[in-house]
Amino acid sequence: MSRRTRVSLIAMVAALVVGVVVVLALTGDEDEPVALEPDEPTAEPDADPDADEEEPSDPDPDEEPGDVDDEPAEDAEADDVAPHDEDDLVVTEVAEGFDQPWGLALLPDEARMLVTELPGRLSLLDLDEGEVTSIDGVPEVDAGGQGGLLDVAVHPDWPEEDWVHLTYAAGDGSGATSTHLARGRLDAQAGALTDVEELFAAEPFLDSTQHYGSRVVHDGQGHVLLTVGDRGDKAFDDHVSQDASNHLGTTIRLSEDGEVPADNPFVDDEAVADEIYSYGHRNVQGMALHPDTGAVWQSEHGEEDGDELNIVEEGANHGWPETHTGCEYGTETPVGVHPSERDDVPDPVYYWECTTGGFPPAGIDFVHGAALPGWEGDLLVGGLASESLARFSVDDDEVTKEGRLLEDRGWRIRDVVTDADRGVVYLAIDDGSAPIVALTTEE
Ligand SMILES: [Ca+2]
Ligand SMILES: [Ca+2]
Repeated sequence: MSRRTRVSLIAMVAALVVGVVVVLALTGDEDEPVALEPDEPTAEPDADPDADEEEPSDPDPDEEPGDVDDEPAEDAEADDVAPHDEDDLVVTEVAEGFDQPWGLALLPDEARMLVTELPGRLSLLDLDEGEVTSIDGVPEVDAGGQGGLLDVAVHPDWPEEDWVHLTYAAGDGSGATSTHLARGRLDAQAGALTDVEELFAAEPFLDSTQHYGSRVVHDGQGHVLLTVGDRGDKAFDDHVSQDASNHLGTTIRLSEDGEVPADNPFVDDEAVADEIYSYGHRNVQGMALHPDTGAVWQSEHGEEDGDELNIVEEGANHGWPETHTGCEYGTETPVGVHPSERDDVPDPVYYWECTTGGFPPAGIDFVHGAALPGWEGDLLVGGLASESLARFSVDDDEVTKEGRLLEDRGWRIRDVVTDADRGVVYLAIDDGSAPIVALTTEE
């Protein structure tokens, strides 16, 4: 082969490669794990190929052999007394054009909602008019990978108490980042947060853009709970989530102003950080208090499958990664032992075990108040790669999977919030130009 022929061949191969990359880029759906997709949180070249948000849809979503709570068919039919089904749902887009909306928080008794977007914008959405007003004064965030502006919580006594809490990823200047909590006073008229103060930064900061958590909720008793992920730690034999002297892989409990409550479970335990409420978590992106019992419910991303719904127990080790129902990525090798084998680890109320395809879950909320009559008390769980909304009926601390809603719309669902007064369930769709969606049962 002459030198010129070799050069021509090399040029042809290079052109082909470029062509394929261009075609992939042009056809690459944000929801597919296409490499080099700049908007995809885990597509960073240095990121561990963590698939928990990237898995392709469950090829057979209604047939999950690992569903531990599947009832016998006759029981399921007996339970199916809801006066309506998905066909009766009215699905509308309240507003559109959001860039990876992550957290939703209603202003009580008002037709308004705060919306976070991962790149760092906070906005106020008029739910009747669909008008969107950007809010100034948001803390600087480190937007990259799964990090950015994350969740938002409005004080339950709004508008008498005008504090808004935000969680977000931010750096320390060296490239390392961590999950943060801040609060500011919302001046809706001026479109600004004032008196903004950082309340908490999870230690340690790490050179990772994965697994920040991070939901924040008020407990109605003057405290906030927030979740901090494990930052993608793969050292399963010596894991940050099992070392409770740090904040990674935990639920954190603080007073509204960021102080450590004197009745936190580990304030008298020198080996455990005082801010911790529970530990042994992997990456919790859904948290809601049960509207009747006040119990803290969470959704948690597993490794390969192993996704969970949990009722969080104060002071508990929830097991990750010593207990898990998922596997190491790309294998059928379990991570840890089954939670039922450890008496000191609370069992998940539901899980998608290894080989089931999983259901990487994000925001959750209960149906209550005037929303979706017939499904009152049910738990709705936003699905990412599954692109659906899972519905569970709830009986005390047990759940029954009732099915998946909104399939075939291609919506990765990042957050779910019930407007009990106005009778609506709102969803944040995870996409680069995404809508906020309203679910009702009436036009
Ligand atoms: Ca302590
Ligand atoms: Ca157990």
